[in-house]
Amino acid sequence: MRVLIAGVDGYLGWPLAQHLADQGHTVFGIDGLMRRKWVTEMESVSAIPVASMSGRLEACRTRHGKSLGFSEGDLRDPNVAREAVKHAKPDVVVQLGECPSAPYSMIDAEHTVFVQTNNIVGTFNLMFAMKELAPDAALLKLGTMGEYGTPDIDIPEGSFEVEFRGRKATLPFPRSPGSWYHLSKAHGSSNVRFACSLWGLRATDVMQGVVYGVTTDTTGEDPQLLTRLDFDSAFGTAINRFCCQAVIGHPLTLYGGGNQKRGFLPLQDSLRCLTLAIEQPPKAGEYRVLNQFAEVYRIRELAALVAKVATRLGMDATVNGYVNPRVEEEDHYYNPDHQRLQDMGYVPTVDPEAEIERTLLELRKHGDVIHQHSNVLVPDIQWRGDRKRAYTVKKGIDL
Ligand code: USQ
Repeated sequence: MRVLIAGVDGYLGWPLAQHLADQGHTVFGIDGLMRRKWVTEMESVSAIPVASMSGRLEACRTRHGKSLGFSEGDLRDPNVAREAVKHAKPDVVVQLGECPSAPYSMIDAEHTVFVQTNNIVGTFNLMFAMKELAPDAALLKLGTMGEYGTPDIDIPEGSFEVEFRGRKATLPFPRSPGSWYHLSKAHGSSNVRFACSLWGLRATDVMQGVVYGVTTDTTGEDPQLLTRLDFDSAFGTAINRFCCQAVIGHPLTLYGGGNQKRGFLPLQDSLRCLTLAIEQPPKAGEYRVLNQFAEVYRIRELAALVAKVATRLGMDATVNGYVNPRVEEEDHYYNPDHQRLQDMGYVPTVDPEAEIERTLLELRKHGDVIHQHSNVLVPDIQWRGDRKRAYTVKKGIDL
């Protein structure tokens, strides 16, 4: 298949491009290289050094024996989206080119407006380019489990049957996002769903959980092929941050009581799921929602697991409780469905310990990089404003 990946320079995009190339697909990528700038703005870097785009492309050519088409551009410009679709002639367009950070979207008005504009406009431009130039192609858009929030009932995959005043209907499940970023994803989902009914667009909307880890089947030993791994409090996700903290002996930063539940999946599972969704596209006009995660955990369970594995590896891992910088439920019901991808062939990783160990071992090689930027480990973006560092409420929590 011919696959166009928007956001090919990112945490998921770069390993996905290689995974697909390895499976024999022809891959084109587009990226504005913005993730690099956002993380610099957070005064941080990727813990795993990231090669320049030209270095990455060269390493990819050597490893896979064929070139990956790439163009640099900002999808907020409709001509950039049109040129990319025109050149790639895709069977599938994968939209990973949105700003993925909830905290970044909560900094101030400027960042909120940027995240929502960037995410909504970029996807619009891709959809309109597809309508004009590749109307039979399928769109695979990355959404988030966070669109649903944490309602006090089970979460279906996208829609559910409702009975109200004696009548029944199948309706989109209510979205209750917990950040301006998650709201941008919910808006995007509504837009994609509408385009399916309006133009007959075929689309998959992936409600993905929190991804962690560095391992993939396809990168081999070449450091230029490894994906990035962020640890700042805006672009680093929970387990990845905990692993970086453990590597340098910084206390793991547990926000609030740590009973928040989320769906998690290792990077390798994410690549497998996205590949299944690419290779099994929806029908014309179909809007398909897939909840994508391996298992649900409490954040404190994962902090305990990282601490356990890190201690086994001789690291000094303690856990501190911080005043939660976010406004989120801390003790809540959480039971989302995630059957559809398994029906399509996904076998979830249900034991995260091995991936956490691989991540810690890889990160240990880059401890000095994390050390030099350790000031970004304590969160300073408060959901209600006032950018100030969260303070510790409990040191050395026994999990
Ligand atoms: N948390 C901590 N300590 C930390 C970082 C986070 O306790 O150092 C807690 C947070 O309070 C939250 C949970 O861990 O309760 C998850 O936070 P996160 O930063 O790992 O994830 P989140 O902000 O929700 O966003 C990430 C990705 C986003 C994706 C989302 C999937 O950045 O792109 O959409 O995970 S989900 O969470 O299912 O919505």
